[in-house]
Amino acid sequence: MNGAPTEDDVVEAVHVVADDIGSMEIRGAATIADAAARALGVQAAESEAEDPASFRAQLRAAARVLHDTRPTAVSLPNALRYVFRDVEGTTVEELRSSVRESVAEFCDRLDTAQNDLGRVGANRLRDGDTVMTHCHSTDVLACVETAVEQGKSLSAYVKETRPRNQGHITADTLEDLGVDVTLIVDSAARRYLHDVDHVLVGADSIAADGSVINKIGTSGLAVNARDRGTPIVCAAQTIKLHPGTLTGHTVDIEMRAESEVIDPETASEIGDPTVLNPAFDVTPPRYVDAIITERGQYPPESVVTLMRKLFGEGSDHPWEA
Ligand code: RI2
Repeated sequence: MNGAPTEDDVVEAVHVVADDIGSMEIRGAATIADAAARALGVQAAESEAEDPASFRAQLRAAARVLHDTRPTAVSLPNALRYVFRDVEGTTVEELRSSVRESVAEFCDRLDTAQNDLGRVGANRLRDGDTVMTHCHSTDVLACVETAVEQGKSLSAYVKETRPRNQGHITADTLEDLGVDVTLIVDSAARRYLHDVDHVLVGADSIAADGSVINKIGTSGLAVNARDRGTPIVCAAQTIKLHPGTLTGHTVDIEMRAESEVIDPETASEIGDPTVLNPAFDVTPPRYVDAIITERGQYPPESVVTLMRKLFGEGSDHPWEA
């Protein structure tokens, strides 16, 4: 190949996965990470590069396509970083098999991490407890699933989570697990917090100061939970730790389409107001009781020690090299 890789050097399957992440067909921080890593694997398997330098350049181009889909969940760049870290070889075939191994290892570790996290989170839940959930988090569900497997009987208030109603997925999954589910509109959360033993939320990113970046509405829920004296914990694998925040970067909050909030016809009937649709918000550490990871439970303010251990002093962007 001569020159820089073009769009054509990125295999079709990578574009499909990127489109699905952008449209939220593939969504949830851990699921996005898994899909992005696997897409790099497909890029490697299907690359027609004839020399190692072209192969690497195409892999970087594919990573950029995946990286530029959604800005907030750090699990996506962390997944890409993981795959790039171990890519070694002096021939295209060696590089190809090294990417394959790296992707397999990453996806395996993701599964193991979620199971380990589930066991830590389940320790907090007692037989007969009621939880409240926000959005749909596979890390949160892992905690509930493990508790149910341990024989604990649980009830849940599930917030529908406007505008995309991911609470419906949570309700469905919890019902399948045998949890007694009550679906509520987001604004009813405070009304029911006095019946709740634990608020459980996931995360798209955790900042170095322990702030939790999660689905819009998490911060209001956390403030209400603190006011009511209801413990609120965040279930987040360490892949959600945002290494860029160690060096002062902030986490980009994704703004999504107005059409997720209101259809154009209804908007026009009410005078076409400006519509804002932030997908995430930031909950300061003082409103969060604990962060549950596969490496144990951390007070939010001390998560920085874990972040330094796992990521060093900051983050690199190997796909830009
Ligand atoms: P898991 C989701 O974001 C939610 O904010 C959820 O709490 C978070 O990802 C973590 O999900 P979105 O993709 O990794 O629905 O725990 O915007 O599955």
